[in-house]
Amino acid sequence: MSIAIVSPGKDPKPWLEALRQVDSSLDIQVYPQIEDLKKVEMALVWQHPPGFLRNFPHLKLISSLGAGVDHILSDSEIPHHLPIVRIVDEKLTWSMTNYVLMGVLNFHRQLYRYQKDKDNGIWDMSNPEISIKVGIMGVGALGGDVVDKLMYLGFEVCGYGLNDKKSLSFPYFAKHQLDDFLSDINVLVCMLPLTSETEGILNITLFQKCNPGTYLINVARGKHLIEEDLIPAFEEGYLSGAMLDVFRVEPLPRTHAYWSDSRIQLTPHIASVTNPKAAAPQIVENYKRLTNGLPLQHQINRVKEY
Ligand code: OXD
Repeated sequence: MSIAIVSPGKDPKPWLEALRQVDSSLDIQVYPQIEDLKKVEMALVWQHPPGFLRNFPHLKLISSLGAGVDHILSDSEIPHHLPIVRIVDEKLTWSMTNYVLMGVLNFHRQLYRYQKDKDNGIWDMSNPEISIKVGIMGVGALGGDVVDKLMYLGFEVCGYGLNDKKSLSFPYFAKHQLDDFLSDINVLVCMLPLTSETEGILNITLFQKCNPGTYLINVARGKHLIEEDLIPAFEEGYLSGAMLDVFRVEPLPRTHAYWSDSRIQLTPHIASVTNPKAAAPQIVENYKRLTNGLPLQHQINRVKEY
């Protein structure tokens, strides 16, 4: 029985080392040098070639090498009965929360305005803070932590999600309450999983319903945003700026309009990068659970797609 790492989208070496450190007896094969396809029972994947996992006749479990699983579910050849697990890790959550806090605080304390003022030699002490209310779309493991930390810092926060949720410590709007959610906030943070329902959710129709000048932060997936709607949303005043970590095509093509738009801050999908050392123990734990027929950790719901 062996584990296969199939990660053309991530360097497999640190994963191999981290897994071996947790359990040196593991038999691990690394794509593209997988010699014994029949032995593979668990596949660790990141942007695997679609259809490739069909080569493992005895595959029993697929684990994402990150928090997202959209890269797995987009492969229509993955049999429906196969369980899929994802990484839920404190370090990943911590980094993601810090990134979102950076975006929220930079907007609230107007870092970009003061950077421009500095370049122009302007000393302007008027209106030093923008008053904000932050709306988090997606309040799972990652979004929930952002809500907690923002509340701890004293900000007004509310959440939005596709399901009804009860007994939360913060105001929460369910799917059908999107308009109320948007009218309540002026910082919109997208942390939703990418599913067939959420793809393209950040579009001009949604932006029109935002309070004028809302600031957008997208740390989820590029496909949540209809990219060509963003600059028109600035022009119309629906949004005042955006901080984006994810894009439809990555790396973002050099010719893309976002590179030169001063209302957009962008980073190269680094908001929260999975740390192999931190994630390896839970991968090995799931492998052991699989071997012993125990319930898996962080298994996703194939119907909900997250
Ligand atoms: C992830 C990511 O899903 O890095 O972990 O985007």
